[in-house]
Amino acid sequence: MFDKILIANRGEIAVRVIRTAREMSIATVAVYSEADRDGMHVRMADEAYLIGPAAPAASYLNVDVILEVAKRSGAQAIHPGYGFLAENSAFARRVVAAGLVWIGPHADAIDAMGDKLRARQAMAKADVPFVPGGTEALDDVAAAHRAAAAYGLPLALKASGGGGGKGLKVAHTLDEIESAFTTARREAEAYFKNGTIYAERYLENPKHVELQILADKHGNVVHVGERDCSLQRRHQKLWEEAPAQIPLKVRRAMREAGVRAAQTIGYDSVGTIECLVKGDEFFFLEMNTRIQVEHTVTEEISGLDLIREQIRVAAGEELGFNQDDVAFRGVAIEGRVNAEDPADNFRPAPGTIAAYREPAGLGVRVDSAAYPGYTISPDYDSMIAKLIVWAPTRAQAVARLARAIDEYQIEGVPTTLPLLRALCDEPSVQNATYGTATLERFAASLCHPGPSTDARGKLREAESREAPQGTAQMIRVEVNDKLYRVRVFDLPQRTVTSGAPRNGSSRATPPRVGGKKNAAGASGNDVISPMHGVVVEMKVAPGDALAEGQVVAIVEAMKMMNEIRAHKAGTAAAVHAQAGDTVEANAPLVTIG
Ligand code: MV4
Repeated sequence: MFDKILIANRGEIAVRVIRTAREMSIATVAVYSEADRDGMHVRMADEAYLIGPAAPAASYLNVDVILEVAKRSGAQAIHPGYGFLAENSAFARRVVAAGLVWIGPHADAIDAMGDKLRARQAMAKADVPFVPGGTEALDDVAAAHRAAAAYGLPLALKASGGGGGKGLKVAHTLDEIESAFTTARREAEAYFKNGTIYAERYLENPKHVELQILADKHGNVVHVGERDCSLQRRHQKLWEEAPAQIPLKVRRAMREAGVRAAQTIGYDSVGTIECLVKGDEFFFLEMNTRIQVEHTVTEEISGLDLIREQIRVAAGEELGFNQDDVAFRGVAIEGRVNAEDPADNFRPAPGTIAAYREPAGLGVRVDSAAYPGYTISPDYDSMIAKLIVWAPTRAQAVARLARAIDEYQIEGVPTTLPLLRALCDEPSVQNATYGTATLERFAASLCHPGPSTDARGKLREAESREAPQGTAQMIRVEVNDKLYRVRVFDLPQRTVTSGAPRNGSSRATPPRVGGKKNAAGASGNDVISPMHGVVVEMKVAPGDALAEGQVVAIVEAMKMMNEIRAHKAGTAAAVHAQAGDTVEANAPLVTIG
């Protein structure tokens, strides 16, 4: 086994790999960009190296620098995570040429599946059903019309170099074929520098189901079950679950065909066979030759650590177990928590997380690299965390996800948590009949003004349960020995806003009210006590230099400790109180000179 590996990635997946490596007694080398100096993966790895500016092309895609760091650090293998270089066969070859081990499939397998037309040809050879359509490139609009005649409408026009929905255009009528073909080609050339287009029948609202494959370098291939990834929006998955709720005979046939497909191309790592399922039929779509974001739900129902298996097979070890040894238990659901603004059509909303508290308890797992004060950079994707739940039954899993979402506190950036919470109450989600069109429709009904829909009501309800954002905060009030939780917006000046975190809200930064750092009353040069109370501590002496926001005194009122802060920078010209003094509301504590 390796002694040391380099992780050519960032964020949650880098953290995920570090965790498993540590359990395997493998030392880890992190790489980071200038935007990620405070990254969790940098803190957690045994060593870390700066590889360049924030822009991915200058850092996480910078092959030369990453290989240089691998050499310098003495790493024996490179784990690419997902995204960035994970499906870059040229990089995989360079890793191997440098005498290192690529923790992924052999480069020819990446190429075989990266070209979607080649993949369809390989599946045809392996007798794996694929979506009715061509296995040859379309030369021109006339060829696209012939495809429509052969396979029917609606017709999907796809980029052979694409995948994940990029470069996918749909023609619903014959009139739309010309423009769909030319746009698909133009996009394919722009995105993939490869204008090759093919056609297949477009299936409306199927389920998007994928099969997890695990293979070693000795010809052993097993599957680790299916995941339903139909709940996507703009080809970004939001909710993934395992197992997929599909007919037993579809499941059996898909598993058999998926293993056969992997064997056909001599696959030798973790990988995913993506399929569309419609009624009693399934169709191969594409294969992803990497570990995927949603691998976690498969881990939860199988008990396998897929990163561990991926590293073991890369090191040349045999799987060491058979298909019959892979058993499934219960149901797992992953919700992706992204910094996105539902009020702005779910656009990524990078920013700094002010307060952050993860849910926990039975059956709850959070894979994340976030922490209070963490800044989501606009240079990378906006995922904050993956919230994963496991339960013995699906109904319990949905209820557990709802519970965990309600427990999750993220302040400072809008997130997909309210949307995930609304999905937990959606009937087609509760009975697992949803398809690939469900989320687009659901989200559209949330975003577009118009008659109030059930979905919008649900989102509002979910949002109101959310931890308050912006200037709102939750305070607790006891009246007649009964506790009330009150949401307070825009606290006026002179109101207590700081003190012991009794309401459980952990803040990374001093609370801001109306944009001012000092919530306590301030008048001119005097820092005043905002309330009647007892001075517990004076933290400044005459002549001390004061920074804006610095705590000058602690005043106790009604058993609450209140930090009184300087409202501006300066020098403590006079100190008017000492520990033990009782002060009235508005009494000056310190004069800033
Ligand atoms: C399709 C399809 C229906 N018919 N192809 C999207 C991601 C990429 N891997 C392939 N995708 C699809 N290909 C045919 N012939 C449906 C999808 C699809 C999808 C389409 C629109 C909106 C959401 C979707 C979610 C998953 C899959």
